[in-house]
Amino acid sequence: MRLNRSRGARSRAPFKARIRGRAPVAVGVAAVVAATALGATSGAQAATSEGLLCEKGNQGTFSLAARDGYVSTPDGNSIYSWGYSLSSGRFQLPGPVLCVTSGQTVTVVLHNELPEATSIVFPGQHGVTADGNPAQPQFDATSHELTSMVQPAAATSGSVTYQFKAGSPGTYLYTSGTDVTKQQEMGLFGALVVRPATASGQVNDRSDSAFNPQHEYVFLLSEIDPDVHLAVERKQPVDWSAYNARYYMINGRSMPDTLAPNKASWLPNQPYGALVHVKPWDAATNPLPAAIRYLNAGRVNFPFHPHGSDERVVNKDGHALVGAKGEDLSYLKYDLDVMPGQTVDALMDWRDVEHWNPTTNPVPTQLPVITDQLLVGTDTWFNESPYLGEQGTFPSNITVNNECGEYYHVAHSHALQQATNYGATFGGMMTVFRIDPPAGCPVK
Ligand SMILES: [Cu+2]
Repeated sequence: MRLNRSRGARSRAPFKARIRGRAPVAVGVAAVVAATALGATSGAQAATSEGLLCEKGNQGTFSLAARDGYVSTPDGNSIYSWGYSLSSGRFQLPGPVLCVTSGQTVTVVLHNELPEATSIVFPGQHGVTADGNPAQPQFDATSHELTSMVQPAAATSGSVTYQFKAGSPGTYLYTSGTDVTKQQEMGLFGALVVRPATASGQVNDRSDSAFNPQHEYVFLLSEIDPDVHLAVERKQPVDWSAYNARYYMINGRSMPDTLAPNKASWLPNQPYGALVHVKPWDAATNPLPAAIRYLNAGRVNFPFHPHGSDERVVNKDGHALVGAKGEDLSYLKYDLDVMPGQTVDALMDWRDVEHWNPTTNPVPTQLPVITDQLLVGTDTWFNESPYLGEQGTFPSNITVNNECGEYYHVAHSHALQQATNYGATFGGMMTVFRIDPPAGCPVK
């Protein structure tokens, strides 16, 4: 039995702003933060896609292309990048989320469209082969210098086929193994999700790692120094001593683009959103938690946390946290440090049971009267009530980002320079977690 302690707000970031229209107001309660992009989840668009989009391939066979393209940032920048795409698809960042089953034979055919050799390494997978030979480091015949961590596909039109049996259930990175510093910075990375052979709705083989399949998320964390990307685009040398990341991404997007739905039409090369959706736990509803799979494809630690609740870490680097005798070593954590190259799988639920019900909760809440609230034709409103499920009444002719009294809690990198877009705060590696009322969120 796992008990959670999620009472009360422990928001430590200086982001206690409640955004209402264009007038952020500092409030002392738990951060109830949303942004205009949340309109994407409003009633009329309730069917928009959120959560993990799995590529299942053809019986474990995937055809990927390494190619170039552009990604957009919320400040209007357009950044030349490299990435893995489905051969049949368009350029995307990050690469497709490859979903396989533990023990399954996985075949990845890489077609290289880039102007230099590239490859894929699968950290954590055993017995990887490249075109039928053991995958192994490559060296220059003359200088004997390392040229690639694994057999590459030649520049422009080469291809190579990697194969392995999927390892233990969990989450893994796949990245370039060639000129790694540059090629991984350029965007050659993706997530590999390995599901248990007997229980696909669990993170690992333990039954207490079960999650709600409708609430499964990949958070692939990365960073971009646009000067590096510009130099590569212009075929100029890169000055690595001047490296300075300016953009920080979740799934190739920066806040507020992280809130937009999957495959948003205005982000054609960044198909994956990062809005997490959970329901509160209680004895009556007892829903399964959400699963969030964190991966770090950057070069520094990303200390990520949602406000208001811990998450339960159940896996690291594709392995369940269990002791030598099978004992449960999972743990609750507020700030998840995700190291470069590391993966951390966490379960998220919401157990703020005392604060759901305003009739049984002893803490009275005085809501602002209507004359104390800003009324502008295009204003955006929340209900002001701290009680989950209280929608309240709203003036007419305004935008309401509150469908049913749900909460929005900000979640972000606590290294606050990573929560920026080229230095502008409230961007970068940031999203929100949405908590629906216990009874769900009927569209009204
Ligand atoms: Cu914070």
